[in-house]
Amino acid sequence: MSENCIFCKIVKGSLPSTKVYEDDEFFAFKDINPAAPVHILVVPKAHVVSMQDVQDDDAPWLGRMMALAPKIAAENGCRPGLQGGFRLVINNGDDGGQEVHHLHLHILGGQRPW
Ligand code: DGP
Repeated sequence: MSENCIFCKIVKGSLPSTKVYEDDEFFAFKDINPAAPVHILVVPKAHVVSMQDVQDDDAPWLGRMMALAPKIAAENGCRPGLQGGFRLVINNGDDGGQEVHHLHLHILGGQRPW
């Protein structure tokens, strides 16, 4: 946990969010400023700043986070099959457009146009 991190506060429950999923490792909630009809953020509960901090031994939990994404997408209204789908985005650092410095996976979906 990092004292001043808003996503750590959301994970802890000291800042409100619309939770859609939680397990021992991950917490997922609706983006406050949705860019698509479905816009969910998945965060590791551990405070990791960005993919810039990731090492080889982070591969297992990163893999689990990626494997979780299609389940969360389907449970939250992303349509199945080739005509459905979703976009996965991780912004990293200022040049990557990251505003909140706690690694998070955006799941964006829903019928277009957005
Ligand atoms: P990024 O630019 O990748 O760091 O995206 C940060 C996202 O986090 C952005 O889409 C808005 C969202 N966000 C920021 N603050 C809050 C908050 O307090 N609650 C929720 N639910 N989402 C937030």
